[in-house]
Amino acid sequence: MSTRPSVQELKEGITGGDRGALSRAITLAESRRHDDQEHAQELIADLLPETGKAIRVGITGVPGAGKSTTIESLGLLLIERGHKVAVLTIDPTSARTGGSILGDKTRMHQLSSHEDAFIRPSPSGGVLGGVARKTREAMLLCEAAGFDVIIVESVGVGQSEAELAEMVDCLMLLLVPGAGDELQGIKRGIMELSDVIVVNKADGDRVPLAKRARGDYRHALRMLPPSTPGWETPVQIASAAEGTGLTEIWDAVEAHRALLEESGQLEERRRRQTERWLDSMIEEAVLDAVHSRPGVDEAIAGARADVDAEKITVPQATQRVIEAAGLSKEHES
Ligand SMILES: Nc1nc2c(ncn2[C@@H]2O[C@H](COP(=O)(O)OP(=O)(O)OP(=O)(O)O)[C@@H](O)[C@H]2O)c(=O)[nH]1
Ligand SMILES: [Mg+2]
Repeated sequence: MSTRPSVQELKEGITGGDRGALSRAITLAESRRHDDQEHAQELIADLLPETGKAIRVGITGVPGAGKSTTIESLGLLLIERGHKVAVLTIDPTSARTGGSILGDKTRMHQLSSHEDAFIRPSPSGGVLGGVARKTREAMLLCEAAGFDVIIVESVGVGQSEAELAEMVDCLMLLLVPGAGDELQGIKRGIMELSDVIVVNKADGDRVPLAKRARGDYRHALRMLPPSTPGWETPVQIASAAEGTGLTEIWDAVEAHRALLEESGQLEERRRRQTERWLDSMIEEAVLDAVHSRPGVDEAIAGARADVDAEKITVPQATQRVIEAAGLSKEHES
């Protein structure tokens, strides 16, 4: 192993556009080691003034909807227009199984070999919330490295869309036209969060199906509150494979961005996101600290057993755990 570069060296490397330094910094931020974390946090704090300037886009959709293919095509288009594009993936399935990282790299083949693009799969292992936190840190590091478009890909499975919406400026939902009831599998909550909706795979004999789906989704949206005040979520058809509809997708992202900026909502949205990030980290840290106190986990197991046996109530059991943790309120009447 080579010796670890100093915070200063990493900082200079990142702001100088050295991708190796950016990669190493993200690895440091992903590390569970205490000293690595200290270094990573010092580095990110140093770099904070260089962050926040990118346009942050999240792409979600069911497995196989074409997220990676869309990012590949869109990314190349954006690079052609002079942007620098970083792609981060949150993959809750890989968090569970050690999953599809290789797959993603190969699916974004052209983009991953481009000098103006940077692709980073999510670390395997850990819970969704943890993976999402690392993604936020990676996003800040990419911004400091001069990437002005950050695209975060996340498979849509339940909680993950909300998590994704919490870290981007614009959430794009990718759908595929299928037979049967278009709206069946897709939850209203996700549509409500989406700033841009794309019906992908509108090619070959699927074009009429895609157009019908577009109509259905437009109709369904009319009954939902807007994702962003003053914004009407557009529904578009595209084919990531054939490269059609991509210009329109990006036009929509830029129009949404313009609205956020003009109305002051961008700042507000990001501030709210950061506050929630802080809140959730505090909760997590407090919980960790409590669990690490001697006797607490045993008290929880005991409380659970007694609740199961119907010896005590749930509030009583909770109180017992709080006392075991030494956290009972002293001045309660
Ligand atoms: N016909 C057609 N096929 C597409 C299109 N976009 C993606 N595909 C195909 O759909 C499959 C899945 O595409 P991906 O881009 O990997 O989908 P994904 O949403 O990233 O998938 P996961 O990351 O596994 O959730 C691949 O075989 C693609 O070639 C499209 O616009 N048209
Ligand atoms: Mg993918």
